Amino acid sequence: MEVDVSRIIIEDYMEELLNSLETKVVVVGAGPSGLVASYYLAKHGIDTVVLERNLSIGGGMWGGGMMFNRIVVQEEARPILEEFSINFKEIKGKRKEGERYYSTSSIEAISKIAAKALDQGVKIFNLISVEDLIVANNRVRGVVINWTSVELSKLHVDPLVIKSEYVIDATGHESSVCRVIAEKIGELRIRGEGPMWAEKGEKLVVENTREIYPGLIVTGMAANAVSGSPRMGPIFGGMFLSGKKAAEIAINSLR
Ligand code: 48F
Repeated sequence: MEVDVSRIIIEDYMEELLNSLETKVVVVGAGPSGLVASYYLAKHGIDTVVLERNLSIGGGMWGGGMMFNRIVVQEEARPILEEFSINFKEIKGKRKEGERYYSTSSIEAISKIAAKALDQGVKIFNLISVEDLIVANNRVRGVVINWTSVELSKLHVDPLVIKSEYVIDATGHESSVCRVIAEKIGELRIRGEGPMWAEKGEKLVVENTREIYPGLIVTGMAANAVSGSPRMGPIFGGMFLSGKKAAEIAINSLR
């Protein structure tokens, strides 16, 4: 029995990994922006692989604000809460007439987004880090991957690759995929995120979501970190809308 269990795990995992070696889109980072992007891509029939460095998916969302496991979403992103069937409380803003916020559980939000992404056929691999990019003829053509344990232990083990038509950098504050272009190609400057200014940061995170280098789209906090825009704390509407926009950029180009 023990050997059967081991064989099933190895064969099943290897089959999924082999089927993912060439895909349409690789999303790096399974935080809110990356998972939302992957959902909309797969919903449009685009083969999508998500690679997450950590053991758990969800990025910076689980902890809500300072470990109060709640997040806040503003009016513009209400349709995304509805798309993922996330329950929420409507709360009137105290500063502007007619302003509304939505409060929800960070655990419910990330669980439902991940579940719907998986239902659409997104392949999620945890414990894999993207350490480099394939770049040929001035275009990103895939990612260079290794086990996170290799990265952490600094063992000298050569990586493998996944080829794709688009890579989405959803790595949050680190913007670690864009850093490869900045440091190895030199055609990008990482300005680093600014201090907190929630209103501005939320607006800019959607504006900053773009194809930043041919074949590379940046989304979520990575988009603000690259552009020197403010951080925003535990308000997540911008992350959701940015993920949706990143998917739309790839969908429009791949169609
Ligand atoms: O940080 P993260 O949640 O990014 P996000 O989707 O959302 C940002 C918010 O959580 C919060 C905020 C809201 O106001 O500011 O910070 O932009 O998720 C990023 C994920 O990417 C993974 C990392 O472990 C995390 O789960 N990641 C980072 N670098 C790599 C990576 C890498 N090189 N390879 C694979 N995964």
